[in-house]
Amino acid sequence: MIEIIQNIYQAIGVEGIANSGDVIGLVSVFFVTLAGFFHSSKAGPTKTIENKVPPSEVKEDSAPAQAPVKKEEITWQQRLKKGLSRSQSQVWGKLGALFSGQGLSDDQLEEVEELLYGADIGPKVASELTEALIEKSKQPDFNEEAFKDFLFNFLKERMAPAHENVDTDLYEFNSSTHKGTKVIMIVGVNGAGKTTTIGKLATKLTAQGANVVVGACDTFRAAAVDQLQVWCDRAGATMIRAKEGSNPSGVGYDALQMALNKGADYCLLDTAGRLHTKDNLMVELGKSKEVLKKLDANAPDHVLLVIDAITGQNAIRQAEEFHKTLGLTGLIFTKCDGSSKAGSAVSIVQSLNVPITYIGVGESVDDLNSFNLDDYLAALLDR
Ligand SMILES: Nc1nc2c(ncn2[C@@H]2O[C@H](COP(=O)(O)OP(=O)(O)OP(=O)(O)O)[C@@H](O)[C@H]2O)c(=O)[nH]1
Ligand SMILES: [Mg+2]
Repeated sequence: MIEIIQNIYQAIGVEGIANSGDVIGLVSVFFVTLAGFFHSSKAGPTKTIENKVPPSEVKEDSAPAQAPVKKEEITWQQRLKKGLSRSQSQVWGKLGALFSGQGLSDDQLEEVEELLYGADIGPKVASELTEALIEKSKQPDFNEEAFKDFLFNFLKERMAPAHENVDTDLYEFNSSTHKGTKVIMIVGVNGAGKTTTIGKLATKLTAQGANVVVGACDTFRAAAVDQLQVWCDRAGATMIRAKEGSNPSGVGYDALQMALNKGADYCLLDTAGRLHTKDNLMVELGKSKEVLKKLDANAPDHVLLVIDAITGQNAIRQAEEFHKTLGLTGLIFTKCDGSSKAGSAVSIVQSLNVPITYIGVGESVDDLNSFNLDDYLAALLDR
């Protein structure tokens, strides 16, 4: 025992505890260290850890002896604002601070242009906005608050038309109005957040009483399927999976078949990440979509593209290519809590006329929510 502990301490670089005569001290230091480790694990961001523990491993008797500390309730608006705070301070806040009601100097004008072109909003919107701001800045009362109002309306005007008729069934399950099996295919480039988003979505929908079937169509990586299985087990959703390397279209087909047999309310299909520039992989995705029609002529009801908000300008190209192949019905912006400038959302929504259906601002279930344009713009502009 002593030898094992000595080896552990030596391995982690703690010297001077090699005297086996100090048995009690050594053992107690070891257990205090061990206890400290577990304590700090608990005190850390529990939401991330919770996500990774399968329900079967969560033991009833592992609850702490003390009375549970009530978690501070954070509203979605606060979460959103916190998530978008970097975009706010790095771009939109800096821009607003330039307007003091005194007009713009040449240097300031250059700064406006630089900030806008760096904000990932795309050249067309950036130049429209620059022109409008030059005009506005000539007004003596165009200060920071007036700037926020102006920008709110400018962005809203461009994004609102796509958001007029968003399918509320996507995030609100109402058993009395819900009809049939809603088939939702989730696509995107590698690592955008597809699997995590499906896990969160399945959790939210089952929590509202919906019966959910998930198809693990990313058959390239067994680890990805296991990751999804953990989410589905915890959510109480049925998952259809196949051996690594199986035909992804077949998994989608089987998942939909199962969903239809069960009379499930939702069938969510996870797909393997792929670059929008890889033609063969895009064609394969198109086939996975088409094969669903053999079971339900209207399937899929939705094809949602997951976009990592940190991607920047390249997100516009991604969206165009996925839209061309699949006919997107919605977008999901994830990782808006990163150093995203959040500008690409404006261009994509406007140019493709496709709404943002969900927004993710972190890794926990509570960090994903349906997209509300007013709330989003208010958080982005700190208005
Ligand atoms: N900070 C943050 N991280 C996120 C968010 N959404 C997903 N992630 C993280 O992004 C990483 C990749 O997520 P996945 O869900 O595996 O991405 P994917 O698109 O399925 O990846 P592939 O299947 O490999 O293409 C994981 O570590 C997630 O926890 C978000 O909104 N914010
Ligand atoms: Mg995945």
